Amino acid sequence: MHPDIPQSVMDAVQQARHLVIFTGAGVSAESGVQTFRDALTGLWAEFDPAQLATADAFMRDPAQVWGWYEWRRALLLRVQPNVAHRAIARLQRVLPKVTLITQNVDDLHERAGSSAVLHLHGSLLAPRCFDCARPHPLAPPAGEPVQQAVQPPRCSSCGGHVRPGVVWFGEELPERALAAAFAAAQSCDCLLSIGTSGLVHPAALIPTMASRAGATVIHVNPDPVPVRHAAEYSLQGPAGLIVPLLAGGWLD
Ligand code: BJW
Ligand code: ZN
Repeated sequence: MHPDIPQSVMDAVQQARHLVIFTGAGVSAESGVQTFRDALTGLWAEFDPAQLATADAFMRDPAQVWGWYEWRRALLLRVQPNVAHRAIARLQRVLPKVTLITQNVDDLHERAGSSAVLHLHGSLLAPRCFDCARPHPLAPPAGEPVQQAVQPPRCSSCGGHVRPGVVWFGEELPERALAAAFAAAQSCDCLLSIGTSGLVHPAALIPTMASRAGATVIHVNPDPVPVRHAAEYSLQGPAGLIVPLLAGGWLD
């Protein structure tokens, strides 16, 4: 079944002079990566973010937090980019200017061929020292993904605990990526927001910023997204179905 995509939406994407693509966990859902807030299947339906996704939780129990992220890092090796990631990479190749902003901590955009991805919430693949922030490269996880407590490695520079390179609740987003994302949202003519609940700030401001600056804003989500502006649209359906259509058919 092909969803009904208004011609004005197709034109806004395919004729954009500067397209911003803003993605959330939903773009990776069809690859088999769990979202956070989907009622039955999201990570937060199973795990308590206060015990895992805060600096306080890491200070209280580094092994529990590190082990949980190591499990998720190992799961990443088992999944592949999907047709939505590939269609996004295609849009980056064919349009004059595309800024790709993601809240995701996976590397599926990069693996699909996207370059210059602005990661607002960091990456599962970029651990660093909790105390001195020095990067701590890690070999790919060996063996089966298991959910268990694992002592984090120690920093080779200061001996502090190594932590996941993600942005936890209460932490500042990477300054340069956030500034570039806000600037792109304020200067684009079209913004495509794909697979995000739009609940987590400050990232959630990005589609509204683009709308206020006069851009066409298009949401892609299986759930309806409330629209508040004249040039704002909600395309209801999975990213793997809708994004390839917006990108002009199947993959090259
Ligand atoms: C599909 C699909 C398919 C499914 N196709 N779609 C009150 C008001 C405003 C703000 C706050 C507040 N109280 C606290 C705050 C601040 C807080 C916040 O926003 N909290 C809210 C939850 C209330 N924000 C912060 O703390 C941020 N930092 C900050 O504010 O710092 C201030 C500061 C200033 C100065 C000094 C110090 C600090 C940091 C936020 C960090 C977020 N981190 C996480 C975890 C990353 C690590 C990890 O992976 O464990 O980032 S939380 C989690 O949510 C993750 C995601 O990137 C983020 C967004 O989630 P996303 O991507 O939208 O996923 P879901 O699951 O929510 O939605 C998936 C969507 O996909 C759904 O809509 C589905 O329908 C859809 N979908 N299948 C398309 N096939
Ligand atoms: Zn250190």
